Amino acid sequence: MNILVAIWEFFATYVLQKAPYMVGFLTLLGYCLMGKKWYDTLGGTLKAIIGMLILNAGSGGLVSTFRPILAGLKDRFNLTAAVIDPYYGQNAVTAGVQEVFGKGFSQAMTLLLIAFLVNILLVRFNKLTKCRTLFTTGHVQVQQAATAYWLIMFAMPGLLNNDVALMVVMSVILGAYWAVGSNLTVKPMQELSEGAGFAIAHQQMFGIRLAYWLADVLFGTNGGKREKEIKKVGELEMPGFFSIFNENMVCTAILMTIFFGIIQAIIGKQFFVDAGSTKDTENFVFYCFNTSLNFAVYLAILQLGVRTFVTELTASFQGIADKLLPSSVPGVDCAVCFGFGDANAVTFGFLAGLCGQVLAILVLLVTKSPTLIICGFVPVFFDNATMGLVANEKGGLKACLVIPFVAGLVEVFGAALISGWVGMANYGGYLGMFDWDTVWPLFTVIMKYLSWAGVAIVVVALLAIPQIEYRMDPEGYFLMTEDYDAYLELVESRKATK
Ligand code: ASC
Repeated sequence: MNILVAIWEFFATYVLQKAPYMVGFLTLLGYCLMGKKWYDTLGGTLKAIIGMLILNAGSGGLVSTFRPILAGLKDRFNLTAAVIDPYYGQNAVTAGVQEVFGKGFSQAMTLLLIAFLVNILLVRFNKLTKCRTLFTTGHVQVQQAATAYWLIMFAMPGLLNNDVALMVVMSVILGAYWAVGSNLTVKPMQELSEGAGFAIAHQQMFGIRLAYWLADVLFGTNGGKREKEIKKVGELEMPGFFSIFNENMVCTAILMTIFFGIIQAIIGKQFFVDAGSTKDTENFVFYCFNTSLNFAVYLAILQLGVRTFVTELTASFQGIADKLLPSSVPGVDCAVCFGFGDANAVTFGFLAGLCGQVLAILVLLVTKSPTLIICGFVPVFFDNATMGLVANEKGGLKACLVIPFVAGLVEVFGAALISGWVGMANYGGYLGMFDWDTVWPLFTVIMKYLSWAGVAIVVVALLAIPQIEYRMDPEGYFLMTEDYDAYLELVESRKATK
């Protein structure tokens, strides 16, 4: 028995919570189920792990370089504000949960396991449930579990005295959110990647589907109902000087130097000297330029990571889909989609989202909102770049700018409302990613006012989503993940008979 507990603990700590090893584990399992030769299995597994580690080096580099700059605005102007960022959000839960609810969060692991099992079961029985995606991004699951813990205890204080019921409610809602949310991204991702065979398992899954839908309805062909030529970011013909913007690295470097250059200049040299990032003797303009160029460096690393692991994971996942979880695809980090579509859409989506967030923050300041928000790098970049990329694919440049801009506004206002209401803002941070500024606040309101009936409504509403999607296209729904070429043929044949 002890040995089983030890194995489980090892698995939970080093595999389930660490995306590279989770991806490695799934690749290993997939290739074993396919009966691949042992050395191919070993090679593929290593490549998948290393690819994910490279991706993490890229996204970690972005986060560690640019997060302090945005957060620096708060210190520079002595603002008492909540930073919207998954790591600040997690710290806020750790710092406040005992004080507010008189309860620590020691069962996080158990919760993660049960919620993951709910996700697996929903996919295993997908003839019934229509769920096709398995969450593999453990660090995100940990952050979400912490925030969900706070929101659910706030909404249902009756659960404070009943650990088992609390655990059941949380794991069912979280597990259903993981399965249903990532399932919503299957179609946008299959289209973006031309059938690479993955979905997104991150923090803006409803946002991705909304961006995809709005881009099509407002800026695209509205499902083929409207004749319209869509100019995507990658197809723009830039004249003269502007042609250098066609090159993603150059475009990112120039735009980031302007944006982060301005922000760093506003914060001022002393702040960075005090933080130990630069020296008094170093030229500040050079420092800002160099820091900004690193944005392009980390993005390039991240894309290399995607190229390294995606084919291994999706090829091996076929083994899992054939033997264990029919018609399923893996749900991966949102950064994975940055390896597909128009690379510049990532940069444009981010900058449009940043403009939206900054405008929303100014509105909070001017209206003297009781809760102030400071943009965190993770939501403003990873949410809006992802939504921009998806929107560009369906609706072109306009969609790539307008949708993330509006999303930026929603992220700040949504976070201000929910974090102020539930009291997390008092502890300095909130998760702040798109779904957690929209869908989760809605869940919280429903549960707060309707209690158990609210829990039932949330779960039933979540589970109804894949059913609705399935009913809109029963023929193509599973074909999309099983055989993308056949799915495309089906779509073409429908167009021909119209
Ligand atoms: C998050 C989070 C990160 C990033 C990363 C993006 O939500 O916690 O570290 O996004 O997953 O690649």
